[in-house]
Amino acid sequence: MRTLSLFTTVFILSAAVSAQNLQLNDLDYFECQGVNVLVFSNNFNGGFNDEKNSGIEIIHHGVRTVQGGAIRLNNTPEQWDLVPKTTSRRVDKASNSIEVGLRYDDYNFDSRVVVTGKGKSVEIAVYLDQPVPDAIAGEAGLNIEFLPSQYWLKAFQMDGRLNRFPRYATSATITRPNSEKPRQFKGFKTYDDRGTGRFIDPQPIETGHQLLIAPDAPERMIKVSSTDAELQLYDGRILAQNGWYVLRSVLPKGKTGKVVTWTIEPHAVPGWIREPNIGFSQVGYTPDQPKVAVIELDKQDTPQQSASLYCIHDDGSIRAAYQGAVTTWGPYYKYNYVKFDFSTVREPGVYYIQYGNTKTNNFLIDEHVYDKITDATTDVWIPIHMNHMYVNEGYRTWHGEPFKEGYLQAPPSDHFDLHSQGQTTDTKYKPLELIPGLNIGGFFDAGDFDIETGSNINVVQNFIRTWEIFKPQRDETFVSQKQRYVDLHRPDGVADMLQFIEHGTLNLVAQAEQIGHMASTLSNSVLDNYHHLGDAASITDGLHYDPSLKPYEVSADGKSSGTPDDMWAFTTRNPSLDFRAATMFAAASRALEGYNDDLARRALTQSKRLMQEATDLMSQRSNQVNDAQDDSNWLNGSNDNNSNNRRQRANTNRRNRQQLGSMATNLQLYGATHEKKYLDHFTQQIWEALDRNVANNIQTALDAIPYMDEAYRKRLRPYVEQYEAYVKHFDELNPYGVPIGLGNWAGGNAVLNFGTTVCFAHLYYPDIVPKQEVYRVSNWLYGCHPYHNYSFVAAVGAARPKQVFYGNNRADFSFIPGNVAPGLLFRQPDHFENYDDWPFLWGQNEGTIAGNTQYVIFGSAFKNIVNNEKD
Ligand SMILES: [Ca+2]
Ligand SMILES: [Ca+2]
Ligand SMILES: [Ca+2]
Repeated sequence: MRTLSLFTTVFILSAAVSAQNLQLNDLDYFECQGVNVLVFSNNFNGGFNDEKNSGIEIIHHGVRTVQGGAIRLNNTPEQWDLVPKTTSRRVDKASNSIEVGLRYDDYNFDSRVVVTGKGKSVEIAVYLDQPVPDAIAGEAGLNIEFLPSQYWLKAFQMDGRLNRFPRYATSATITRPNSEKPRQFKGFKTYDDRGTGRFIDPQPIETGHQLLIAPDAPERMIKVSSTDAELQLYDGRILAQNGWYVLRSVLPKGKTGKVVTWTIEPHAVPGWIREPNIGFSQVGYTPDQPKVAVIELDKQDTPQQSASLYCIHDDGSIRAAYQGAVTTWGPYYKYNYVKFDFSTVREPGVYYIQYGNTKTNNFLIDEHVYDKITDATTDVWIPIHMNHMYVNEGYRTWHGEPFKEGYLQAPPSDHFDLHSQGQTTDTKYKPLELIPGLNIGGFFDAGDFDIETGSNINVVQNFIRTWEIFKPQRDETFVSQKQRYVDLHRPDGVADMLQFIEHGTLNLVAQAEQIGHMASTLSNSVLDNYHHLGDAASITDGLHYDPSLKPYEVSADGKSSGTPDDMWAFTTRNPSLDFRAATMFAAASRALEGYNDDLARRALTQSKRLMQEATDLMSQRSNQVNDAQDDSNWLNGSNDNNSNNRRQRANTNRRNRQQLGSMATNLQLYGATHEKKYLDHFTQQIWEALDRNVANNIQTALDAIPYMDEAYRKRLRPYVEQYEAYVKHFDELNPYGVPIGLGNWAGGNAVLNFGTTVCFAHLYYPDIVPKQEVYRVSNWLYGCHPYHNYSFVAAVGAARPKQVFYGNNRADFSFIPGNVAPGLLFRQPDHFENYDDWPFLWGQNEGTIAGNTQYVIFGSAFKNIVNNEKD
């Protein structure tokens, strides 16, 4: 016993010392209580270049306030400036250091960055084996970036000179010849130089050798010093509203070895313990539903034994309503989780939760709390995203009519938003020729303004599904296709959902008619208007592009200009996209019948034509692939009978699958046409699919129920039982009981899909999937989740919906009501994050048209269950 207690004492002592010093932990980052320093736990490898999520990062008292530590080629790097490739990463526990190799292929430039924990500081040192290449000498530097919203209005000192971080960027700039600017992503340019041939180069706010940041805010205070290099502090927001404050030292020319050394000391507040995050539904609770708060605790925190619910009475007085035990869930990534169940409180009223010294904002318990959860999305967010329309709300214009000049045929080209135009146009149009008739209908993709055809097909399908299942007659929006005018909150006698179906179909039918097949996307031709923030009608000049005019010159008749800003249609033919469109057109044609018969007829015509052509093309292409494979086998002299047999079997299976189409498509086709062959194809496929993976295929199986007999329902029962077990297993995986994504885009859509499926499983099999399961996703969306407890749905939620989103008004630190955030972005190795003071990380805060229309389905199904089934 004595030996053990001695051991314990020593252990505690060493823990106390290491709690103050930045020491590499088991997850390979530097840690002391209150401070985490990550060194390339997250690389610059996202789909969109610099996502402000990579390099050397500091999580300072729970908030990731510093990132982007790396060798960079600009004073204030933008999203599309080049980022380094990580060529190596070596963690050395013995020397308490991490070394990364960084490389710019474009300039054949390698460097090494070594970060070493030294007491309360880290040293960042840059080593070069070869001098900086001439082309970027004087441009390459060691950079690190500070989150503006956490530092603005706070004080700083450079070499003792007092200053304050600016709330808005107003620091000095110069311009330099474009030839001096390091190449940007794929050679695109983020800026329109207005014919000057010069780019803007921000000048430093301050320079020196000793920087003290935020002495007035201990949780944010950081010291940075360098004896061998000049520190330069910049405001990255000069060039781009999503820029950060940048600290930088230019690498010296012609030198090798250790060329720059910084010492960074993030202040650790002694004994700091993160405030508990009490997750609960900000929208509130119905009296009979389960009510469980999930409380996220610092791992150093000691859980309370109990928590309380207080009721705010009609006279303003506050009384304890309930006290209950706090139960342990356990650790999940970096925090510890406990739960507080107050389901027994059923009395309608205004309540708040008190846990230790932490008090939540108030919320309602009432029969009607969920009644309005989809209204902001359908009345505001969706109509604002109607393209090719003027959208008005009261005194405010959201945007004028965009893209009046229409869309040009994209020439063979690469692009910046994850798509491209192939070697040929696959159309009758010449590159840069106007394709008539495309500037009608359709919905903006997300925080950007392109029409992603695949998404828009999903969107129309989501609207049709909502329309056919829930029959919403809600009419709050005036839509005039003739005037190209939308007025919010002005009923016009037509159900809005029908008008949304019409609006989506108008663009997609125009694509099929004008192009002959579906475009992959209608998008920006130049990067400098892709990142547009402001009125969508001002993205282009509304005048046809005429290359015979000089840039910025307008023709005498005022109808064309020499500015190459027109949008492009990317038209590489994709038969499976055509097939999806054909399926959707069939359904749209039925939904629109009796409302817009002409459009219904056009949609049906295109459905039949595209269906036939896509089927032919797919089988042609599959035969070509098979023939090519056979040829290559022959050329390789392959005579392996087994592998040939296997290949033949696989080819036959593939042909069969293509003839049948996908299961979901067959079901949609049956729904749209009521032709029995599609239902037969569906039933041939569904059981094997369910045997393969219940969770992925149960939604499609449930969607078929309205068309099927009792035997089908019965045969499906054991799969629904399996699905219920799958739903429950999330209670073991994480404290919130929903699927939590760990990708580079937070998992909001997966959560919505999960929630929708649970709702439908409950609707058809209430004895297997009980009503209480449907609250898993509503709880998560409306505030019961990690990091903070704000509702992820803009403007929906009692006292505290999220305040900023990555909408097209993000530069105003605002939101578009009804938007659904992707939610909790996971940063390796153990950090979940959703900024609510910085909208610019799309992976956490951008709502998409497909995701938000999926929310309408979830919300409608959920409301129906809550309101129609009384316990
Ligand atoms: Ca887009
Ligand atoms: Ca209407
Ligand atoms: Ca134009």
